[in-house]
Amino acid sequence: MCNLGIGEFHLEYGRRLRDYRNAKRAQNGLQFDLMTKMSNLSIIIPTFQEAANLEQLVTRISQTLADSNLIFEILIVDDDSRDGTDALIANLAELGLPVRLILRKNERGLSSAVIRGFDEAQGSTLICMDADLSHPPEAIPDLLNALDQPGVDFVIGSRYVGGAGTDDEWGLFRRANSYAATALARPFTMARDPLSGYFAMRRSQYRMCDSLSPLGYKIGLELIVKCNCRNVAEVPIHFAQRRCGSSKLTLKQQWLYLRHIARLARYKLARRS
Ligand SMILES: Nc1nc2c(ncn2[C@@H]2O[C@H](COP(=O)(O)OP(=O)(O)OP(=O)(O)O)[C@@H](O)[C@H]2O)c(=O)[nH]1
Ligand SMILES: [Mg+2]
Repeated sequence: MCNLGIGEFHLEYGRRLRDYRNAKRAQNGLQFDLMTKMSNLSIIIPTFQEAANLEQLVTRISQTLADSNLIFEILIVDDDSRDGTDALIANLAELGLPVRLILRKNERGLSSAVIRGFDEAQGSTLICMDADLSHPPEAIPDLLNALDQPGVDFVIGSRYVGGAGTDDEWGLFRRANSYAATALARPFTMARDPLSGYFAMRRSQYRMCDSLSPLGYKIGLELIVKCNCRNVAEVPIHFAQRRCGSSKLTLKQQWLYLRHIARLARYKLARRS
């Protein structure tokens, strides 16, 4: 299951996508090429040593969006994993899947990787999600629909609203840890799951953010605060347990989260005074 190659099914999918693109090109001439440069949607995925998950992830996103009229791009922001991620993404792109690798050689960190992806994104809507298949790609249409509602400026794929869930394998410690971290975010937003890591916002809103100082894992919370997102909607997701690769959520990240919360509190106070 945690294979690194390009599976048969995905080869077939790539072939079909390529045929479709060729047919469109023949139909519309240059227009299609121009359209591909104007994505409606950019999906940004920070990665560190996630090669075993990427083929399935990119394919499931592409399948989910295949029947929509959206022109989308998938940006993988990888911190020089050296696990075959670069070759895999090159193969998937060669097959016609709309995926691009942004390789960072001298930087590490989930949040700064997300920001790099947001800065390079072409889409008018931005989605951020994890690579380990915890965030179901099939929920992307729900996120987009919620963002389309009047007044909504940020949407979370949420583990803690009605209809959502997490795999049973989440032990008591992990649940308690997650609830405690979420409680610390409460002074900044009433959202039930601001730390989910699966979220959507408009690029125009992102452009209005105050300067970001990414630290640790929780960039979504910082974006809510510093991009002045007043109306945060949540759509339920089922958060799956990672099956392949290993978690990068260490004690150090938890410590960085506490520092991040302190920084955000200082930012809020400074704006009030
Ligand atoms: N570019 C980049 N991505 C990272 C880094 N650390 C983690 N990521 C990615 O960020 C996402 C979330 O990391 P995870 O290790 O799954 O952390 P988590 O979801 O909080 O923890 P688990 O539920 O235990 O998996 C994954 O796609 C990781 O590959 C990093 O230093 N750089
Ligand atoms: Mg994870």
